[in-house]
Amino acid sequence: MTPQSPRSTTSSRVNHLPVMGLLAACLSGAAFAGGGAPTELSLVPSVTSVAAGGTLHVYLDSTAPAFGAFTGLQATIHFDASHLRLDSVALVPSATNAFDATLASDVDNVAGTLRYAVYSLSSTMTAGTRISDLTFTVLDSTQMCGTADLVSFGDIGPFTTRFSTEAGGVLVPVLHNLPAINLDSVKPVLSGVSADITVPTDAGSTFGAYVSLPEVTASDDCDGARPVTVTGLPAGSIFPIGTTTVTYSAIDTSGNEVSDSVDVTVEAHQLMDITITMPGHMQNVTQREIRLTGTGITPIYFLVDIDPNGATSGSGVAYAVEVPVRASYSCMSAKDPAHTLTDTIHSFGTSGTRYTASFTLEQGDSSDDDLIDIYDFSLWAFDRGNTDPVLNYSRSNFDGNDVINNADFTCISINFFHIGDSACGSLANPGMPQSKVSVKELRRKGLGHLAMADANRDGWVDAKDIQIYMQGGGSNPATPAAPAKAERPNW
Ligand SMILES: [Ca+2]
Ligand SMILES: [Ca+2]
Ligand SMILES: [Ca+2]
Ligand SMILES: [Ca+2]
Repeated sequence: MTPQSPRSTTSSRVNHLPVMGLLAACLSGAAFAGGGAPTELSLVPSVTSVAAGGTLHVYLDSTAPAFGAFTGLQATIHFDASHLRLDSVALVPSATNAFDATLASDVDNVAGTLRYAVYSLSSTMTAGTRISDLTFTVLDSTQMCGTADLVSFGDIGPFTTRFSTEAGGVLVPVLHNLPAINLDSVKPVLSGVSADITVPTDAGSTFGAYVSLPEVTASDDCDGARPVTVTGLPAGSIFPIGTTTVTYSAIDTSGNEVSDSVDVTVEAHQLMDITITMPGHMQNVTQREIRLTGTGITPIYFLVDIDPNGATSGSGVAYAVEVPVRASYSCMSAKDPAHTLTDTIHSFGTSGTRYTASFTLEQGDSSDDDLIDIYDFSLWAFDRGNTDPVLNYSRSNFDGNDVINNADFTCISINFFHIGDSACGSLANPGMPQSKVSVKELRRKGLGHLAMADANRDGWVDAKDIQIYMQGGGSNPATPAAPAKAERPNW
């Protein structure tokens, strides 16, 4: 074969291929009949997965000549033009690649064909080599997993694939099409990513909270299971106070990447489950507002339902009361300001990630001075007869029913002169309870309306007035003026 002038640029005209035409006319149907291993010509992909818009190199690789030496090659190649566009075809220079001139390179990106012919200007091909690089762009609409033969050998009209030999003959190689590859533009899918999480700080920790996030997995349409990269997850899953973002990402072999994230917020408070016990017989379940105090703590108010339990003391638990973050608690005080003395405790427990505390609140202090004395009696006398049923938690209504009557006074009388605990960190006590108070003093303190507790009108509220009330006497001008229902004859 005598090469003509080399053509290194793409041509679309068949008449640019005189040598190929010659080969086709003279040598069509020739068969290899030599000894030794056959020569193999393969289409080899640069990568096994590529995304839309990406570049796919397909190399034309040959094993050594089965006999003699080769002086030229013509190749007829088909490709899937609906998924691939052939942008360029170029010889790959190397010490073993004797082919250094392109006779024709005829690309048809509509039909998906390449007619290609190369030859040697100065030497012959005697060893296996990478001959050419076919550079494709993967088209956007592409999505194919594990698809073979996207680029393949096949006759184009009269043209076929074969080598020309130094001896003037031809050799038809064993042909290998492009093996299965992925044209993959779809991201993997993450599974198990949690919604954002908000938790309190764990009891006993000033750092944050342990949060167990579910395992996240990734699956890809072409590649199956993929590893998941996790960032932002703190050591031991102990999240600090504040918001931490944990990010999950996975990438398929085509480079399609997916990511998602979870915000874990640890709030700057801890939780405490607080049991409140109130000695004395309660009539109904009654809701009480409790004031919680401690050193350096702004008073915390919470509600708790006190259940009479059918016994001599009512109790209830307030769950998840928010308290400031402390490594531990050693002192807290609780009080129902409208009904009880203060109880200060120094022993706390934990339940799971919460603190636990238990207070016993003695009833009878409706004046919120941590003394059960004549002032509380005066308030009770003023409140006596109030029957507003929605006020079963109201001041002076100690037994939780819907009337303030003599039964409530028993809480004052049996606890008379009792003093509440000092607040945490305070050496001062609440003072001394008073057994009597003058009407003049009440008026001086702006409590003139309590003068009605002076049943015998002697200018003092004292034990004599208490006795009169206990015997069923006493004025009852409280507003509303008259009880809507009769008092129970409790005593
Ligand atoms: Ca994919
Ligand atoms: Ca009091
Ligand atoms: Ca009552
Ligand atoms: Ca009196």
